[in-house]
Amino acid sequence: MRPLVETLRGRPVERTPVWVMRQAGRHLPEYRKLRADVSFVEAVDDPDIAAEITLQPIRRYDMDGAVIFADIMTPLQAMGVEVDFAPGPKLRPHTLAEVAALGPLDPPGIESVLETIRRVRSAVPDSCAVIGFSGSPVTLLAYLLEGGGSKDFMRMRAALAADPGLAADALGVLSSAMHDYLQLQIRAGADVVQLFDSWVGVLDRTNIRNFAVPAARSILANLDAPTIYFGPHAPHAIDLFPTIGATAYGIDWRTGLAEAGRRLAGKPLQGNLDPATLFADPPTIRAEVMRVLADAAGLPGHVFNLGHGIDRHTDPDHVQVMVEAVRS
Ligand code: 1CP
Repeated sequence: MRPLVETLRGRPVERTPVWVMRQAGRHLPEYRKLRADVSFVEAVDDPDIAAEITLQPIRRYDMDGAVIFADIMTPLQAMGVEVDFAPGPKLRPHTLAEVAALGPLDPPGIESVLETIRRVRSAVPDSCAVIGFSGSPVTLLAYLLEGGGSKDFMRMRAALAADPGLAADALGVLSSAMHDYLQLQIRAGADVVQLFDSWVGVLDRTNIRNFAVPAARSILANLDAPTIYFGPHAPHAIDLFPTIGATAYGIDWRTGLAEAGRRLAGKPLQGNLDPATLFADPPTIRAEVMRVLADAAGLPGHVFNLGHGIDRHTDPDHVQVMVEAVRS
């Protein structure tokens, strides 16, 4: 019995399952030590190292989910895109036409991720769910056109406006590759997959309806495992998300879970403690955990998580306080 999977399926569980977005990574001293002599790409490409990093937060916190150590940009390398990390993704800015002409996912290019999943599945306790993931087409397109991070992803927004037909083609290429990628992760042992639509919120409601929702829907259709759609910073479009057809929805810290629940009628939700709360003292952390749990009380299912990735400067002892508060 995996509480995370049971909750997503809307079945009753004894206690709320908990994991943290970005739990495998820079907030952990054991991660920083391991990464001292290997690059991010080398770590992802080596299933021994990637599995070890994935397992670090499971050993430390006994999380209910183990999110595989890789990046949303990792599978693009198997489509012929060169990506470096410094530490965020750095690549040559692509044109919309170049993205629309990208080849399908070349399976050998993602074999190391699949092998990491197999190793993690056999190493974690039976109750722990293995969480695979991909980036959403809109979010991947944002990085591809910009060549890296940005606060507003102006090029992606400009491209959708300038050539909606070609933009739809480019998103279609990414959707079909990410659908295949998620299905391969599920076959390798992922119990759950999450779609990170981290930058959907930079789009207006019409573009979310016309581009982001159909792209996400086509990725998640016909996958053989429960799915979580995480589209943060998009309170102007939460009510459009049910048509994506995910099993559950991740909610960022800005929208209360009860409120989100009303707008996503009948779906289990994941979230949504503000990552900044983990910088407070333990009594405050416990009180805020209780507030999130109370807010989630009427939902058909609740997976406890942060409302966004954990900040790298977070004290691991404070994460422990949070996990214990969820379980107490
Ligand atoms: O727990 C884990 O760390 C799981 C593995 C994981 C995941 C799920 C990593 C490792 N990255 C991601 C997802 C990811 N990557 C997202 C979606 C989540 C979110 O919204 O935060 C995004 C937007 C990225 C892109 C990315 N990769 C960034 C943000 C850049 C920006 O400015 O927009 C960064 C910094 C990376 C590199 C990266 N990925 C992962 C780690 C641990 C790191 C840091 C690299 C290092 O440690 O040197």
